[in-house]
Amino acid sequence: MNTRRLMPLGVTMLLILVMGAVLVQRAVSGQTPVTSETIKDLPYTPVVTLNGSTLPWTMVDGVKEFRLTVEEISWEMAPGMRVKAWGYNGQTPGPTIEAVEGDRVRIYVTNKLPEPTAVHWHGVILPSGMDGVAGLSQRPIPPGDTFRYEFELKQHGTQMYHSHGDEMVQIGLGAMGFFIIHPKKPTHKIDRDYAIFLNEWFVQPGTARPDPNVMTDFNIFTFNSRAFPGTAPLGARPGERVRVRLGHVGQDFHAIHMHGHSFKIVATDGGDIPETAQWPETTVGIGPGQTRDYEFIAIPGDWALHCHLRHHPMNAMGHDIPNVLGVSQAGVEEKIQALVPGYMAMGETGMHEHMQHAKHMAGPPNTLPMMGGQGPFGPIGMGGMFTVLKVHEDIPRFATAAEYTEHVKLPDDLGWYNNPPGTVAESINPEFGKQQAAAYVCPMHPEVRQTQPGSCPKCGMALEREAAAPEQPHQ
Ligand SMILES: [Cu+2]
Repeated sequence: MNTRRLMPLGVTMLLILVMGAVLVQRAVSGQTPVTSETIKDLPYTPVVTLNGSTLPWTMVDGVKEFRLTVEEISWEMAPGMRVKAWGYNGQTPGPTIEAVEGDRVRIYVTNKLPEPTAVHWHGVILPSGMDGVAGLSQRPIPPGDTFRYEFELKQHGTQMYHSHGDEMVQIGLGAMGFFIIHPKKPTHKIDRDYAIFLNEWFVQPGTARPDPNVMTDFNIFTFNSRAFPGTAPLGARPGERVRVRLGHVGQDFHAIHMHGHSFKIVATDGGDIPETAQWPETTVGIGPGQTRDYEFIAIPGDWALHCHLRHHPMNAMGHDIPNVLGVSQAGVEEKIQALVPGYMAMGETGMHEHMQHAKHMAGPPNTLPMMGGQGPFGPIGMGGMFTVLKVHEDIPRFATAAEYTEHVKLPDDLGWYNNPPGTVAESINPEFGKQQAAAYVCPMHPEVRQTQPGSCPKCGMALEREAAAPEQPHQ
């Protein structure tokens, strides 16, 4: 009796199922393509490549497809300095490839360089013929051609990609990037995930073409091919778990030190380090061809993150500088100025004065001052491999890595830490700062000081009122 009434219902349900299946099929067959942009819920915390980007992908028949073009690019290392680099998709490091363990990936590489190339997937377990060593594992990619690489990701971890054809020139000019494979089954949640690629360059002051022939005497040291004060800060909120991934295919050793925290190195490019084998550190040593991942729980503050090799957080370092520390240069400067107008004797008491002159003593065009960057308490006096970890209560939670890099580009972004009362080191003599505040000094000759405005008897420059220590309410 109920059969007839049920029949139409069954037919309706069947129709709904069929229609649903058709819609799903349409979605799969490409009418609604699945891409990194259309996927709303990624099964991982996206990695932020500071001052960089993530490579978009498109799902084609169950394979994640990526496209890379290697070419000459104009790359800003910091405001005021651009170099002619060789990068991928307009960037050095190239955009970060992100995928998940178990994915099958297909990567099209187009060569727009004037010479052959190949791309090596550094640390990725794959068939020998996909390993990307020109001449050994494949034919080199000639200029103008596109090669296809395809393999299944059998592991997770921070891997890299880089040119493996004329490496000295191509990597030397920036042809490198991250290849990050997230675990299929994460063991714990990471709140913020940052990637920093290290590199060294030699750029003759006044030029824009990095010299790939230089073997050891580098003068620019970079995080994601940016030198401080051009490096984006890392943001986090107190208590968040932060992962920092370092990658390096350069020429030198680095010792990346982070202030204010004890962290654990949780993985290398060879895989995860078992928890029982991890030990606490404040500095991670990293050599060419290595990656290191470290994790920590964020502690409030503004914390320096830099290479601890002393010349690496500096810019435009020269190796021919005479050591004048402790040497009186009285009388020398005027004599040299007769031959070299504008010559400044410096370094007698250290390099702090040099840093204060950075603004009005510009070097050759397209050359960064050795040290720069303005902090909340004055000049920071660093360059190169230096950035800031900012752990503040109000650091925004960005929805995507692209949104982060769009809003956070330079050291000033995300603001400065609001120190609780009584937690900032300061002078024990409040009168000292006031005495100094009354002084007018020559920006070129710090020994010329007077209590009234005027001009310098040595160089004629207008004397500047010496910056007083910022007036802070007593706490
Ligand atoms: Cu270093």
